Amino acid sequence: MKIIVASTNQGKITEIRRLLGDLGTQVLTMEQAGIDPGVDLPENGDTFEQNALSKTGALQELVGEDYWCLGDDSGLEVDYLHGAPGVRSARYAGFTAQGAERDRANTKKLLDELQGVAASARQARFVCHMVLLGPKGQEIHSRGTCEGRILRQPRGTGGFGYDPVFLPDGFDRTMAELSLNEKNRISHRGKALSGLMKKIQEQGMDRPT
Ligand code: ITT
Repeated sequence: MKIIVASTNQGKITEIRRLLGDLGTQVLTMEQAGIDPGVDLPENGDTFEQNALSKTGALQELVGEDYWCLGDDSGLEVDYLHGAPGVRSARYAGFTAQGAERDRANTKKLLDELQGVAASARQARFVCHMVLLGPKGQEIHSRGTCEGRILRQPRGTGGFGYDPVFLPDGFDRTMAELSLNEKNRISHRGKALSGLMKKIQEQGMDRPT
């Protein structure tokens, strides 16, 4: 059995592929499943949960119900900004196209919003709501968070998105300075995915392997 990932974010796909590949599951991108990666998977909801479900459900409609489809909606919540950028994390600075330019613009906007804010008031967390839809109508949800704070300057070249300015609690390296395996061990996405696998085992469902 294969899982198709409802995402065009290469950073997310790399992380999910490493996590699931270790379990022997084959991870397919939308392109590998014959879906035009330019297709618009809807994410107009007000919550991470609504968006994760709408993206993943839209993909399953496109590929057919025989397939397992996995999707997440994720983002950064900054306490000082009352939870922003939140569900708008990807398009915070107004860019819609994926990529490094969008990530840099979003990060710059975040640092501008936090200019002059003391280190002690820069708490934030990454949130990931993940949904797995199965061929027999299975619908499994899992959520992971990762606490940390926002630095004043970007550091590191790994990961994607806001990783260079996010210092996870208990670490002196930013998320972008961690290896892929280190990030996956502590990240919102890594936690959501391991929670999902635990639920599958506990519920004795057919496994996507
Ligand atoms: P897909 O919808 O195609 O999966 P996306 O990047 O638009 O890709 P989201 O709508 O879930 O995905 O937005 C997530 C945004 O939140 C992402 O673009 C980053 O800006 C930020 N983000 C989420 N997880 C992150 C992580 O692990 N590290 C850094 N930033 C992250």
